Amino acid sequence: MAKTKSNGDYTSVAYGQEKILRGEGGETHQVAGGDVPVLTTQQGVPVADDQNSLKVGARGPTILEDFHFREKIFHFDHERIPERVVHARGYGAHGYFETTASLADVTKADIFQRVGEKTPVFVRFSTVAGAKGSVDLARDVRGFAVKLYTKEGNWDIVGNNIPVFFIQDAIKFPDFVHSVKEAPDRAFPQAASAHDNFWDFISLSPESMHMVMWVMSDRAIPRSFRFMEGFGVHTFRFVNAEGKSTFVKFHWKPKLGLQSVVWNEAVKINGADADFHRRDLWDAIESGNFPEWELGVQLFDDAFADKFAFDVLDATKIIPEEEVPIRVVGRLVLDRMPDNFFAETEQVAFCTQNIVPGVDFTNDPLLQGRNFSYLDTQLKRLGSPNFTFLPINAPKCPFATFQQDGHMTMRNPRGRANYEPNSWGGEKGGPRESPEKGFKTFPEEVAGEMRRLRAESFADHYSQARQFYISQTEIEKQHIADAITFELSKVETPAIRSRVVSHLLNIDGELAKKVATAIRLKEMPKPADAARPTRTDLKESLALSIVKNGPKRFEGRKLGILITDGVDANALADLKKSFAAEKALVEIIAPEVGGVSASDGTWIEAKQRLDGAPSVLYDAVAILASPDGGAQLVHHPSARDFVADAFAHQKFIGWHGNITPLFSKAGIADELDGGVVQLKGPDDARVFAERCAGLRFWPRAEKFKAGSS
Ligand code: HDE
Repeated sequence: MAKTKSNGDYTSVAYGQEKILRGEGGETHQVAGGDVPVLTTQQGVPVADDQNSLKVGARGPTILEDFHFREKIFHFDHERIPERVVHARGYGAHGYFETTASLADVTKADIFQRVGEKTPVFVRFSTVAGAKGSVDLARDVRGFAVKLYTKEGNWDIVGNNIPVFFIQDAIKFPDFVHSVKEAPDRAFPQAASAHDNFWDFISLSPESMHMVMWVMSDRAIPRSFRFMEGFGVHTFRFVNAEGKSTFVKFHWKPKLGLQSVVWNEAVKINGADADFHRRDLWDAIESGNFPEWELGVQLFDDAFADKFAFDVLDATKIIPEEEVPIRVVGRLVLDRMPDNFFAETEQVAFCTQNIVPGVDFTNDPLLQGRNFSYLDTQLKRLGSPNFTFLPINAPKCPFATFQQDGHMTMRNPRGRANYEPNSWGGEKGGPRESPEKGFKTFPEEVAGEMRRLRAESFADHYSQARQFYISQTEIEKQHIADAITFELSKVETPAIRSRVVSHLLNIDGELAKKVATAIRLKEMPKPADAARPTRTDLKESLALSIVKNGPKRFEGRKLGILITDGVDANALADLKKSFAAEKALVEIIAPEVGGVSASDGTWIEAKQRLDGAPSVLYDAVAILASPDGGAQLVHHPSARDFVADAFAHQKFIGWHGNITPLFSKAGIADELDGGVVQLKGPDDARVFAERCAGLRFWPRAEKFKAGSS
């Protein structure tokens, strides 16, 4: 604050505003950056002084009459709204959906009729368990909620990055969520499932076992929202113009392939950059690298549903892509960040019941329960049934209802009629229903006794859990065992640990043994009682492994280049060129953020200071040191960690210059392998960039004991 003298009193003025001048007509102020609107109250009254409250004298009591002060504080006091009870931490972006194949044969949904047509969308990604301010890389499911503003109304596909769920009936949702969130007495742990309550509930709910396999896999620690799949989870219906119904499951497939981090990285990323996923999406979109997904549909009829080994209404089951192939029908592109996080990402209200003509629900008991929950929760969160008029929630097609009034009514409906039917003609009479265009529920026949039952066809809890496990590569299987070991190591009650292993025995004996050994279980328990024996005839499914569905190139990933004073300017230029050719991002890290002086005397600015940019923030790293650079870095603890971590996380490491002292200090000098590449010239840089498409040099994982990654 600078101080200026005014009327004998000292008045503080915010920095940079000393030059404020009153503009013509008092409407704009001129500051260093040009004309800006005059600051006003909410009532539009121009504000003369926003630095000082109204007082009696310079040091006197503050006066209640200060309406500007009261309004400002009042509004501030009410800035927070309840955070979402689940999926509180989220990040969203705008974009469009482009129809690439017509689905007119199976659905009359307007959005699928015309190839090439673009529909605006808003997508919100989220973690589930953590609070709004929790870290991005918790082990958790990620929400993948898509609002499609179609010409026939808003259609929300409120999905996750995992195609199954923990429970089969919505009535168990509050129990499940209570168990995973912080315990009510101690209010921790935050954003973590590694605790007694979660594993207690899970081990008493065998239906969750398939989902547990997914959540313990690397799917639950994605590298970025951009590299993860999305799933509608439930079986939905399409209905065509003739009224024929086809079952459908929705899949979002990332164009750049799948990618996850390893657990040891996740833990460190949360410390180095709690906003890792947010920043990634922001940076990608702001730099014009728009993330993209394909929309795939699995379509099947009643005959398939009848013969499929599991119930298509059971949200703890998938339909393997090998059994019902995916038909790609569109692409989703995210190309614009919201102008305001609160107004859009926080206030967006996804509702599973938002569907459009041509789409319909099924009797999945989870979906049926969700259809109540989402609308209900939005009222609690947003405070008024008029949340549908907020710009982010309002349809972009014309809409007309007779609903009226309520808190925060935002429009002035005209005319006399606010009911229907009415005998007022034309516009005066308001909108009318349309049997031709309107939404019609699929006339499914239903009959049965009213009872609280779970279908027999939902009873197999282990077969698909096993199928998921055996579909993984060896390295991914090891990660699952490591993850369960980690989580159970945080569970304090031995009986719960043992109960979890009793379920694993029904999934895979080798997995159960690995975990039991790793947690030093005194005695192997008996396999848990199972309503159905585990089927061992289900085949591996290629689509279930992340490693098997990785990228073809390093595109969209980030190389971190650590440089020192005297860095070889040509080596740096070669590296940058090769990674630009792969459409990858490059970030320069230096011991100090100002940058370094290169071998040719040029000054190279750094984006990051070494202390604040550990190698976990990058997909691959390179260290370009001058002839004495290794010596410069060797005494820098962060430089040693940078290399040691990159090596331990099986990353590709490129190097140039005198690096041996640093490699020795990091303890890897004698272990260099095919993933550590010397960059002697432009060809090496190109080969290194191409090799990085592998993302990790997996053979190195053998060197590290279970639990280290
Ligand atoms: Fe949700 N879920 N959920 N959920 N869910 C919410 O709605 C609920 C489920 C999902 O970015 C809440 O607006 C019940 C499955 C996402 O704003 C709430 C059940 C799937 C989001 C709610 C489920 C999801 C939510 C909390 C059991 C994947 C974030 C705030 C039947 C298919 C949407 C809100 C966003 C949010 C209820 C299970 C996905 C309370 C009762 C299965 C992506 O309404």
